[in-house]
Order: sequence, then C-alpha cells, then structure tokens
Amino acid sequence: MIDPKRLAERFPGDFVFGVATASFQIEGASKADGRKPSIWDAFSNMPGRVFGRQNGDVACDHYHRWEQDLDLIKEMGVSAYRFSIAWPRIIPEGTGRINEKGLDFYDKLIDGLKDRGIKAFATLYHWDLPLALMGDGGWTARSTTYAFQRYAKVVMARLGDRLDAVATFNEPWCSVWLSHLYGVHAPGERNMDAALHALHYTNLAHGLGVDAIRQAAPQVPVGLVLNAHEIIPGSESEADCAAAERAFQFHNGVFFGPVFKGEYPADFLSALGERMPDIKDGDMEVISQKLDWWGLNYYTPMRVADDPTSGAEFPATVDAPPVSKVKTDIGWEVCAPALKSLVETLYDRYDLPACYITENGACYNTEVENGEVDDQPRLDYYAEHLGVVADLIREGFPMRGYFAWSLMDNFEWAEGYRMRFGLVYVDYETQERIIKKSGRWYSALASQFPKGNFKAG
Ligand code: GCO
Repeated sequence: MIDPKRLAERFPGDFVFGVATASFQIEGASKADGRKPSIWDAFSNMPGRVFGRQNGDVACDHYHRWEQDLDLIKEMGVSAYRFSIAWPRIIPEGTGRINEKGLDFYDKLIDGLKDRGIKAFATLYHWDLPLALMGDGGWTARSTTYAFQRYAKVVMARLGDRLDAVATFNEPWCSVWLSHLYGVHAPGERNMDAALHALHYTNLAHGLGVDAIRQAAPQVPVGLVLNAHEIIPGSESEADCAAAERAFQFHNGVFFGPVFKGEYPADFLSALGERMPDIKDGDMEVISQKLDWWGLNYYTPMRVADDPTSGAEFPATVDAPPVSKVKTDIGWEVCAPALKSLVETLYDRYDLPACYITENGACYNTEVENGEVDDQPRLDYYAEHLGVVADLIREGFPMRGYFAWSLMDNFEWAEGYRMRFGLVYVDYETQERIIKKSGRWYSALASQFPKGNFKAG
C-alpha cells in the first residue's frame, strides 16, 4: 500500500486537498424552504429514467445534516470543500422571485466552512436547472443564458465575499451531449439539433456568468470545470486516428475551443455548423474571457474507432474496446496514465490557466462488514492517480489542487443510489456515515496540508 506520508512529500506545501459533492446528489429536502423542482426532479420521477425510480427527495439529507457533514470534512483533515449551489433554491422558477431562504442555506454552509478553516469552492451549475425554464426550451433557448447570468449575480452578491473560488459550470459535456444527444441525463433529449443549441447556449451562459461574477465579486477566482476526455484511437490505422481527432473536437474542442481560443473547431463547424443556433456578434468574445483557473474531472479514457457506416453523423465514431481489464463497479476502465497524457495534450493545444483536479475517484460498491468498509480498490485508484498528479507537478504543469469525488456516497444520477463513489459510506436507511478505508487513507494524506509556512483559510 502506498504510504500517504511518502506521497505527501511529492506535493508542494500549498497544494489544496479537498473533497467534492453536488447539490442534487446530496441535499434532499427537495421541497423545503421554497425550493421548486429542477429538471432532475422531473426526470427521476418519470419511470424508466433512473435506476429503481430513485430520486433526490432525501438523498443524503445533507440539507438538514450539513453541520455534521462539515464536521466530518474537518475531522478528515481536508482543507477544501467543492460543493454546488442549487439554482431552484435561489430563484425557484429560474427567473423572477428570489428566495432568500435558499440563499440563507448556503450562507450558513459557507460560514460553517469558514468557522472550520475549510476553503469554499462553489459551483453555480451542477445540472439542477429550474424546471420552469423548460417552458422556454431549457438550455436550447437563448433566454436561459440570461436567466443564468442573473442567477450568478444574485449568488455572488450575497455569498461572493466568503468564497475562495467559483466555477460557472460543471461538466458541460454532460449537460449538453449526455443530456440532449444521448438522452441519459435530464432532460433526456436525443436530438442533435437540440444538443447543438444547448452547446452554444451553455458556452454563452458560461461567459455571461463570468461577467456577472466579476461584477458582483471581482476578488473571487473564476473557473470552469470540464470533464475533458483522453481520446485513444482503437488502432493505429489512418481511419481510426482521423476518428480520434474528430472525437477530440466533438467531446473536448467544442468547449475548450470557444472558451480558450474564441472559436469552435473547424471540422466540427463544417459538419454541423449549419445546424447550430445563430452565433451573434460578440458571443465568442463573451465566451472566451480569460479565466483564473480551470477544473479537470477525470475518471476513465475514451477509446474510439472509425464508424464505417456511410452517412454516419459527425463525429462518426464507434466505441473501441478497453485495453485494460481493470474496471470499477460502474464499468469504467481504470487507466491512470491517460490522466497524464490528457493534461499534456490539453496544455499543448490550448493556453490554459492553473488547474485543479476538481473530480477524480472510483465507484466500488463495497458494503459494511463488522462496522467497516474495506474498499482497497478505491484506495489503490486514488494512490495511482495521485501519483500521476505528482508526476505532472514535477514536469512543471500548474496543478494547484485535487478534489476527491466524492466526500460521501450519493445519488449517482441515472444510476440512482446503487453506485457508490464516497470516501464515506452512507447508510440510506439511517443516514449514518462511516469513513471507509480509502477515506482514512485520504485523510492521512490530506491532513498533511497545508505544510510548513502555508496557513489555511
Ligand atoms: C460529474 C459528476 C458527478 C458524478 C461523478 C461520477 O461531475 O460527473 O460531477 O456528479 O457523480 O462524475 O459519475
């Protein structure tokens, strides 16, 4: 087993070790204090969408247990917490009335973090779009971008004075492609035209959000969290390599390009540009404003081959088989070297600011035995991937922090509660929390930081 103290020596003293969660996945209390439904409430209440027809009504009941959960983070010696703010608590209908009680919850939460000396990394959008906005088309409508801009401003005006960092969006790849093209996430749409609209409007909302944040709380470092994919061709054939480049544009380039270069990728545009919504003058400038940091969420690589079907829609790829047989319980190939090559590729292709690994972790559904959860494979996953992060630091990449996904088991979207990613086990019957073996290991590492002269807070 990799000794956490030895591993700690490979990170600079001010490296941030944190844990991450998201509002819909942990809060529950879906009808409390004026919250109105989000698209995830509607989606999970519809049969056939989420495993076992489970929903977020109770989840980890974090809305009522937040103090205990912050104590847990403190007890684990972790110095930062990445959480998301639920738009439907703040502006329940998406536009119009502001719900002060929703703001009060995050106000208390952030004060609770400050009291415990834990840094607060907030995400404004982690997929819980107010359901009322679907009346205008949700993310396929330009009006949603302005609603988001206002929401960002409202949040930052009230909470910005105490945040250590803010991200506009979490994983636009999921809220665009997975939600509007592949139909796996809310709103469950399967349509390229809808997805292309969601794409541009999500990028635009990010840019408008950056504006709003800088107006309301200019001192808070602003970033964007992307689940970039390390794309590996299934073979060395010319066709598969060309397929991998198309896949890169489609899965990464359509987000990194606009945000870090001010343009959509060329092959993507020639294939699908006509079906995109009107890109108005000034949109690309708004989208490509300089960011203070960016976040990378990484779990597994994507292997692709050329789709030989004639007339196959861009990016015209099919899945190629995994190379390693090692998989987590959700079926994702374990491949730590892909994290390294991914970061190298992205810094090579784009002019990127400092990076936080905002999510990394593994699904293992290890159960409690004699009061303990012996999840050695998760511990190994963390040790291996953190070793790669240390290698990247040694090579000079500006890696500033690492957030484990997740603090605790939670609502894993379409998979419901059956897929567990926590460092802490949650008994959903009793809401008891049990720190897993991996959680104790991570705590032994994280509690070494900040080191020496670096002080938290
Ligand atoms: C994500 C997600 C998490 C998931 C995790 C595991 O941003 O993809 O933030 O919500 O639970 O990635 O699938």
